[in-house]
Amino acid sequence: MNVVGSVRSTGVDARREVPVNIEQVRADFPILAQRPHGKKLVYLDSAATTQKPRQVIEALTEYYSGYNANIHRGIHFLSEKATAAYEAGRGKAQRFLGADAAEEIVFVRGTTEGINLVANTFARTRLQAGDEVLITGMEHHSNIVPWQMLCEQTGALLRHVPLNDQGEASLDEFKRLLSPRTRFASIVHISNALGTINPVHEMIQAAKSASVPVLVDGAQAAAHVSVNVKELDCDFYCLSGHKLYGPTGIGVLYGKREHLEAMPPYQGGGEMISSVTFEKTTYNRVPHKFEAGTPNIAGVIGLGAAIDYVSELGLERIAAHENRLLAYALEKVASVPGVRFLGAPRERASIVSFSMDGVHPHDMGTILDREGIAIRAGHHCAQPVMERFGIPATARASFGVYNTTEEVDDLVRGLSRVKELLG
Ligand code: 7TS
Repeated sequence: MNVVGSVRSTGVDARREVPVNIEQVRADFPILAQRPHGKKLVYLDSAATTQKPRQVIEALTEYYSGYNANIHRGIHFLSEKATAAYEAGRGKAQRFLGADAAEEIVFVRGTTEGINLVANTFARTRLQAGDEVLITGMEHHSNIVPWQMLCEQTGALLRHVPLNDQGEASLDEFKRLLSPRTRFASIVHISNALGTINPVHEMIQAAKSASVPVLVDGAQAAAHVSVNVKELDCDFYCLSGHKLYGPTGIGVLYGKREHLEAMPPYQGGGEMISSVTFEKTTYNRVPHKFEAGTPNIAGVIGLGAAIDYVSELGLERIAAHENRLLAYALEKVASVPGVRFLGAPRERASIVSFSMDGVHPHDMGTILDREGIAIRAGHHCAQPVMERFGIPATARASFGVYNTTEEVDDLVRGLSRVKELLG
């Protein structure tokens, strides 16, 4: 089994990287000192949400205690300071994603809202009965359901690229399914259920040559691989702050400027207008046209601090660290009798999904929890993936920059205990 997929896909040779200073990194995350059930916390659920470094927590506290105010409207000192910090967050997101302009960054609640926004504005205006939307067989529900809803309303068809036994959606299958009726493609960068890294660059190129616009769901990618939306040439890219060491309730939708300008607004309200009369409303410039109402100001400031944190560590170094953990985990977890992995993608990020013969994943999760080990058990909001592999659920361990090989050993010891008790 190839276990070091994302080293290749990030173009980084782990051996040439100076390793992250793990002690220092761990000291940045106050929550890691928790002792659930009297045991040291082993947090292996970063794909659900990452823990937050004190730099992010302090940025939130500083905002609320030092310059809390609404933005873009007040002329007073606090409001000006809050507005500057909010817009600075937009600049950070722009540079993080390699976008041309800050106007191409729309703040949303998270990946889910970003996808819904694009489905209900950009895609809705392009779809007619018989048209097709193309996704892959490994999407999170948030990149399935909005398209299904839209297809129901427009008479369009939702098609998906089937997965092979490794848990990959092949480029050839993707090309085969791009038809003259395909009007939009929405593909996940890294699967949350399998860890598969999709060849998004090649998929986007294939879609471009068929004049099909593409959205990339980067929820799992943003904290693990460096993303450059210009190099990718995607039309839209979505991420969630809380999976990038930032706060919940904030995310980014990148959109090409010409699209954002042409798109109708998503929600109506304050801030998104230029002028309002009872007869007619004219809309604000992008990106404000898409940010109706008081936004998540603290969230943007916290996300900015998270981006600074990740950028200072360096995504390449983070990826190299996680790839070492992944390789170690795949080897060690495989040694537990009765464990089976879900998929074996050649390009893989730091997610390991597995089952154990005769043991329900929830029971596995409960026993591990008593040992202080936090994993995820369930369908991971990717039920079609479970269906593809003929199982209802898996256990999932996912890694962040703060995890260690000792924690993988803890997991393996915990799994051996599960096997003893239930297997
Ligand atoms: N897309 C992918 C690939 C995801 O993994 C998730 C969340 C989402 C979209 C939705 O992100 P949200 O921030 O808008 O909720 N994935 C998970 C998970 O794997 N466990 O909990 C949430």
